[in-house]
Amino acid sequence: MKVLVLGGDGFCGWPTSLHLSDHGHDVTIVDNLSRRKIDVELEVESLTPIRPIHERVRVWKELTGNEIGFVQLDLAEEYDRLEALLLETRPDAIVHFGEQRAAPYSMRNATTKRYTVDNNVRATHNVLVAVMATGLDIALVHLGTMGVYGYGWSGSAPIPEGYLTVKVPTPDGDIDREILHPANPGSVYHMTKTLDQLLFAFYAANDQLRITDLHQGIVWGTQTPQTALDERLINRFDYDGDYGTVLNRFLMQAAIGHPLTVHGTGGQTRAFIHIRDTVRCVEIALENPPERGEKPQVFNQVTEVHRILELAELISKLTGVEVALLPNPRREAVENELNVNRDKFLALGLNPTKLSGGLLEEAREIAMRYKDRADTTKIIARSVWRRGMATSPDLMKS
Ligand code: NAD
Ligand code: USQ
Repeated sequence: MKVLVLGGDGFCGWPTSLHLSDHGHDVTIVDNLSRRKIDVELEVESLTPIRPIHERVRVWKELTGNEIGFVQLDLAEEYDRLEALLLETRPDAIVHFGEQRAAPYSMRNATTKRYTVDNNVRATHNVLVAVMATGLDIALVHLGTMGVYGYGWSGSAPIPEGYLTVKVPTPDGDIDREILHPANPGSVYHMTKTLDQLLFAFYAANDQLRITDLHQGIVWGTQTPQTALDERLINRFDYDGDYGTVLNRFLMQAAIGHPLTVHGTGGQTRAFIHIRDTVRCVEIALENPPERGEKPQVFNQVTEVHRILELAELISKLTGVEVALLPNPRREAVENELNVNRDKFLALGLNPTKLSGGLLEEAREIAMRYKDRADTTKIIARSVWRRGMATSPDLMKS
């Protein structure tokens, strides 16, 4: 299959590109390298020493003989080039990872809020218009998020895969209707993903585009068998207060002896998936696209659910590093239940990687190996959801 991977230089996109290439697909990465530029802006680097994209694809070719194309293109700004690229490459499918994905960064200030909305909504809309305008039958797989459902809205009721059947009262009695699960975003970033959903619903109905939206949980781990082949293929590992996600942050903090930064009580319950399963799920989704005329297909891309405090206590027990309960810089429920329906990927053959499966140790080893690259002043989360919210003091001297 010929596949364009939009955002293919990023944390999920790079290992997915290698996985698909390794499995015989013809992959071209499209990326504007904005994520690398944000690292420069935030004066922070991936814990792992990621190489420039041209070196990454060159090394992959040297090691495997497989060619991965790279096109530097801004999906939000360069519509004409995007449409021309689709006409030139005529892909069978597009995987769309190309958005600003950090909730804290999206809440940092007016500039980052506007950037996140402008970048994400325009990028997704441009992709849809380009597929429609070329008339090519390209299946689109988009990386959405569990956060579109919000946390706690429906108590402990299972979160369905995208759609909810509701009863609509009419003078002639109730009628059943299937609707997109109500959107309940907790950050400007998550809000852009809820807007993406409406764009998908419209273009699937109006232009019969074939769209799959993957509502992914928090990704943990860093390496896949392909990125582990050579240090020059290593995946990124974000640990800073804006881009680092919770479990990887705890693993990195444990590696340098930094107290584990639990926000609030740690009663927040979230969904998780290992990066190895991310890449498999994307491949499964590519192999199982919806038919033309179907509504967007939604898969919950989640393998397990954990309470943040329990994760911190687990890592603390493994490593002896203490847990710190910090003022929560976010506006979010102090605690919530989370029950996620995730039958579709299991039915399509996903064999989930669990926290208990030894990979916690692998991710910890990576964090240990590169711990000298850590800038401890970047660990505490400083982006607050509302002006005036408290942030935490540094817990460690650099
Ligand atoms: P990332 O920031 O590491 O990668 C995103 C990539 O997209 C970057 O390489 C960036 O340069 C590129 N990009 C952004 N805007 C672009 C534009 N306008 N034009 C071209 N390229 C652009 O993020 P990630 O962690 O790999 O996440 C990928 C996708 O998966 C995101 O859409 C995110 O919302 C979703 N997701 C991620 C997680 C997670 O835990 N990392 C969880 C759920 C969903
Ligand atoms: N948290 C801590 N301590 C930390 C970091 C985070 O307690 O040091 C807490 C947060 O307050 C939050 C939870 O852990 O309650 C998750 O935070 P996170 O930064 O790991 O994840 P989140 O902001 O939700 O975003 C990440 C990705 C995003 C993706 C989302 C999937 O950055 O791209 O969409 O996970 S989900 O959470 O399922 O919506």
